[in-house]
Amino acid sequence: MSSRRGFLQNFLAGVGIFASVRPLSAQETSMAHGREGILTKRKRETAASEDGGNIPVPVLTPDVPELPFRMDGNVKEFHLIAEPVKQEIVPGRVVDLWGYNGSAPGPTIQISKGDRVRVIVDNHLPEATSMHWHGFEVSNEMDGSPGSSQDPIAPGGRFVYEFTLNQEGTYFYHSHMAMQEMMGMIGAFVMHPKKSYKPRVDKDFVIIMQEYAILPNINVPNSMNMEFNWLTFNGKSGPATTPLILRHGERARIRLINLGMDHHPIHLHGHQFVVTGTEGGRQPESTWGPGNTVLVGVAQSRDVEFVANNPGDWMLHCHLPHHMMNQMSSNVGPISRRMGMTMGEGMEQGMGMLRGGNATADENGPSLGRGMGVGSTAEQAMSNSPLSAGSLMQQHEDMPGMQMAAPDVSTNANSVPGFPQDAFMEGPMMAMDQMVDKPENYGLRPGWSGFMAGMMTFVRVLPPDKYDQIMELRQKATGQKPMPSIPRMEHNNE
Ligand SMILES: [Cu+2]
Repeated sequence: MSSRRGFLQNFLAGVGIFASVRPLSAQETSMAHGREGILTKRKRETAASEDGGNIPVPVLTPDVPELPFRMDGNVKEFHLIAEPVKQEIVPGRVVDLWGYNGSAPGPTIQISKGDRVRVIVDNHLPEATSMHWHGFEVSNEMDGSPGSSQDPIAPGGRFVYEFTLNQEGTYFYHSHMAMQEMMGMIGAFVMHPKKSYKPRVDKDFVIIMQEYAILPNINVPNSMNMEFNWLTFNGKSGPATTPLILRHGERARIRLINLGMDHHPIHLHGHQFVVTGTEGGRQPESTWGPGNTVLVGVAQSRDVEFVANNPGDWMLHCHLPHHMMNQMSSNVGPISRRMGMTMGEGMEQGMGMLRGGNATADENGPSLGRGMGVGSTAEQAMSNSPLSAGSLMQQHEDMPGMQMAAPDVSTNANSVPGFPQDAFMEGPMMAMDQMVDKPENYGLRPGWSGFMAGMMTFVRVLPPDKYDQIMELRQKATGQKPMPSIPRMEHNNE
């Protein structure tokens, strides 16, 4: 950091700005120039504030890039490209989604109250789209409602949105074509207050919840389905999600955003939190009551805040049991396990995918889009292949890094009605610690990943030495600056 320029480059890399730039490299230079002006102004403001505590900390969106901007006069200009993306939701499971700038969910946008904002939206999809600004108090022609406030953006087309934002809170942008929403097309849009709230938080995270119905051996979600087998936080399913790292004693905010077909009760272990905001903005302190589970309905956002006063690795997860699993598909069992028997309905029919006929035909009507086959297909006898208990843990030959072991079950397990339940859905058999190895996972108990699936991640409340260790590992691994624990430094959100 011998020069101001060097510092700026390092800083922007540190918050993932350059790392996130994909199609916008031509903008980098101008963006950096624009940012430099802001940073200079920021530095003055920071210096003027004795404790540096007036500036809100920027949000971190684990596993999702941040959208850079450039200044055009007094306008913050962002550039979003709607396009098909390849998203690896867990190691080895790359799926075809639709998102923005190479990511689903799309990159996070951060602005400050009072900002004049321009967002250029290019449509690189094979069909028309529209961009809705969810909860924004903007003029009707900027609302992004296809048909009523504007023409849909044609394939290859562009629409330029521009507005002044006088709101604060956790907002988001999304395609207003319903089926496109179920392909991944949403992103966070955080509007910071000019001065940080009291009490001020040390860390501020964004988590977007999404869900997909993706059959085995197919990479494209069925956007019409009503049940889902892949549940994600920020485009990743556990154990591929990146833990939220906190130093013991820090105050944290987590901004939860939900766009899908289900409502998600999000539960934090080991702490009580208060709900400090909704999709409508900050809630008055008089409404804050303690809790540890918050229901985030479809199209809602909820901000929760807590003091990380309990050291440990704490689960943060949706509490719907089926949302704590990966790759669920109820027909996999019968097909793979019923030797020599009639298979009945296939998975495609079960998940509502048409091979012939039409949606209301006799053979499709009862099950189309209704689920994965349970209750809508012909009654089937279920049986499971025998299990043997007690063999040693071993490395799987075909999947290096995958830990395999016989399930920990009793010797008479097969005679117990209802068995197996968790044995095949979680546990040592599903562990893949090495495959999801990253600095943020350092020091977790061996085998932890076997019990983490779907909408799950960790809030890791670490003593100072362990916290510093992970930050150092992170710096080594990525060449990035560690996350500031007390961000006196400049950042890009004002
Ligand atoms: Cu859920």
